[in-house]
Amino acid sequence: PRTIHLKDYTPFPWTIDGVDLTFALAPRGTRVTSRLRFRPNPEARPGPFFLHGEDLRLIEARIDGQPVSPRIALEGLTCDVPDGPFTWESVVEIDPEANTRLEGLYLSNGMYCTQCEAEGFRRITFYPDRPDVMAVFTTRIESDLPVLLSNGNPGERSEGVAIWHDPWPKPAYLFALVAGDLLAHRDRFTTMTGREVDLAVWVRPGDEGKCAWAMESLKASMRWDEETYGREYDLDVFNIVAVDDFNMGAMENKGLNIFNSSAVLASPETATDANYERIEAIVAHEYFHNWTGNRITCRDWFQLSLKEGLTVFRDAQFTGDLRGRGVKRIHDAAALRAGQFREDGGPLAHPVRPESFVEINNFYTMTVYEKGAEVIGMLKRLVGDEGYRRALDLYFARHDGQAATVEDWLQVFEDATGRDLSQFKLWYSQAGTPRLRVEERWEEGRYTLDLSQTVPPTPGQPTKAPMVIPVAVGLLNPNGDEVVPTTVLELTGERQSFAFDLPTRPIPSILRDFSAPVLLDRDAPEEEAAFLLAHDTDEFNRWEAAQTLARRAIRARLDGRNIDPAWAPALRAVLRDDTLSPAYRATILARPSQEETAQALHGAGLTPDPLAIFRAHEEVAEHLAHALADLLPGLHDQGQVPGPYSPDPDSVGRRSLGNAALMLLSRTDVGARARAQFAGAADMTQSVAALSALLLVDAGEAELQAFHDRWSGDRLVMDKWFALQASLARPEEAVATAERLTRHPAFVWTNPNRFRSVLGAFAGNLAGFHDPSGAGYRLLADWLLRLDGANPQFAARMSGAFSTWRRYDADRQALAEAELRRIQSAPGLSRDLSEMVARMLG
Ligand code: BAL
Ligand code: ZN
Repeated sequence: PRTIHLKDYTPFPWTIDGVDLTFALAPRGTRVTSRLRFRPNPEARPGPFFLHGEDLRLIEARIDGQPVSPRIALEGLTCDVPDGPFTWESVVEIDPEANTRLEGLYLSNGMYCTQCEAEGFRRITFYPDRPDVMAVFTTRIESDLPVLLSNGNPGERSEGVAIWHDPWPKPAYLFALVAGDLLAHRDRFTTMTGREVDLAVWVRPGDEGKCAWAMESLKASMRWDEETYGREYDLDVFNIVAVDDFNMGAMENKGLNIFNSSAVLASPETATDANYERIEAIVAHEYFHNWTGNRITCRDWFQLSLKEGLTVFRDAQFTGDLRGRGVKRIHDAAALRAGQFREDGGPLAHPVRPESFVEINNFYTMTVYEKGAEVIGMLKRLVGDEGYRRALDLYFARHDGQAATVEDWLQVFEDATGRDLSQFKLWYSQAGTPRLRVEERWEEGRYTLDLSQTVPPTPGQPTKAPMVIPVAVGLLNPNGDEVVPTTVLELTGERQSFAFDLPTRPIPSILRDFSAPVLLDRDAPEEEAAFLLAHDTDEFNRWEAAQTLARRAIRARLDGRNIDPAWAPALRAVLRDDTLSPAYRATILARPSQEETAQALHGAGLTPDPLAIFRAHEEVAEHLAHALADLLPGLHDQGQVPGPYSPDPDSVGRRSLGNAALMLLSRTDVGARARAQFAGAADMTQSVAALSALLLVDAGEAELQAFHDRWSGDRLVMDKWFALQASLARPEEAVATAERLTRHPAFVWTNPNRFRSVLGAFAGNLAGFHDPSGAGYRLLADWLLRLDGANPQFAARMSGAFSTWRRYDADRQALAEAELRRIQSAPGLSRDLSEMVARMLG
């Protein structure tokens, strides 16, 4: 397969003055007629007329009304065309029912829907399917189905026909069409300039009672973007549609967002607090794309982070504003470490702006999304809040209606703030997690921090230049008073020193608010973490101190040593501090993931043993459960929020603290509280937490059955039932559990949510997946091969579970490598999965 390089970018030789599409919908033979008005692009060199197209049956083609015979190639067609402007018309037939890839136009439970990002539009009609070709679309849908939707504003509607017109030029990846027997949950929004927008969330009959939260989230997002970024919505309607079969979380199609039903539908009985928060964040994310992604899009797919990093950053700000910045930062940093650091430290490492790809779908990654958002957070910290706002205003003013690049993005910051960002730009081109080494010196009256950095080699990048690393630091005196408030030290060289004149030697709080996505390397005095846990004013670093103590406890058990008896008392003081929010105290009770422990051992040059890691984490939990036994029931009681369910931040925070306590309590009360909570649970948060607490201690068979029987008719709830078992199965039973679940009649493997709920959850069960027999690897490989035949994009996504294979012992490596090679040699393997496997074997 062909590798595509950033350096080869050239503009498309034509622009498009208008696109008219007609869809005559039929499950096995949908006819798509397209009429495209081309004119030579004055900013491009002339070139051949090539239109992308895959799995299309061309019925006829005309230029300026005259039939033509294009040459059909593997990925599209070419044709001789006139020198000046001309109109291209084509009629193609496609088969939505046979489309199991869930790219292009497909059917999900009798409903037509589309997914065009990144390159799905070429499966709908012949088109220059690249994001820098932007055009105004008019779409006519012919079908007897009652609801017919597309982008933009609604036009004429008559029996069996709907017309939609989108006045905003857009790339084809933002095209969308939906047709089905759907119901709307409606509302309205008045924009900052007084325009009325009709809002609707469209769902299948039966789900109409689960739309209210998505609608509330949409209105909150629209208001927030006006207040925070001055961005107003720009169409008369905004539609959201929920679809059961969807590869991603959701898609920001102009005016017609299509969502995985798991990212829309919520009721107190069926959705957890985490589901509510995720829905709020994804609705916001897709809505925010209207400006960062749609009005200003990407010139090419290498620039993906231009829209994704920025939009993740914006949705994180939104969640922080609504639900508390400290806790949001903690959750994001933990997820980054578990997922993105793992990616950055292995064979799949790539820069935030990759320089080549075989299949772009393989680059919708945590690096492009989450590290991309971190890069923007650093930029904001470096230029300040006001500089950031000026730069963003300039970005929207200068690039509205354009397909932009990372260079354009950095230029607005340079122009708005006068800052030279040439070195900062390395964050977009150098892969790998930088390691920040911190040493300290004290000479009478002068405290010095010596900072140094190394950026590890990554595939294709053996050596790296030093990056700009903003290191937020605060200093405390031995009484716990802050003597130097948070200051940002800018590390730009390989090593640099920063001195502070102080009367007494301070205790440093380094990398506050997780000011850069780096690994902190420091030989801190033993007592420092407990001191910071007691005194730090920075919410993130106070949590980090608790993590440091937990890591030490885990490490002690791995090394066969006793856990420091001072650990639990140090936590106890914070857990009892009622001035701290319950949500925050819940994070203090959390321990690093087993994945993080494996990563840390590997980073220290050791070979992680997944089973030993599992046991050490268990022992640490047991230790806490006993050491905090008197405190935990009270914390659990605080989680019982009276009154009807509400996902407001206070209630969610209380339940998270209560349930964090419950996870430990079940280890000492043989599940008594968890059973009682399960029996009395009025909402899904309490129910799932109770069931998890039972499964953690290998109990809960009866509850699992009751849960199954009650919810067998609800897909999203059944996903939880599958996922809980696959992720919480004990190591020795995990493979058998996952295998058993794949034989369950409700295991519809073609549904991405269901596949993920079993095999994705299993792959996240560290000791289970890495079973020493290799049976876990074999199970996943078997299913990847099967899935690849139907849905290559999703198979490739799920294959990432294998990426850490070189971390482990020689036996496991041999077993994992054999499975990767088996996949690699399978006949007819997709471009998506073969690229991933080749990189992982790399
Ligand atoms: N653009 C793909 C889905 C998302 O990031 O919003
Ligand atoms: Zn996005």
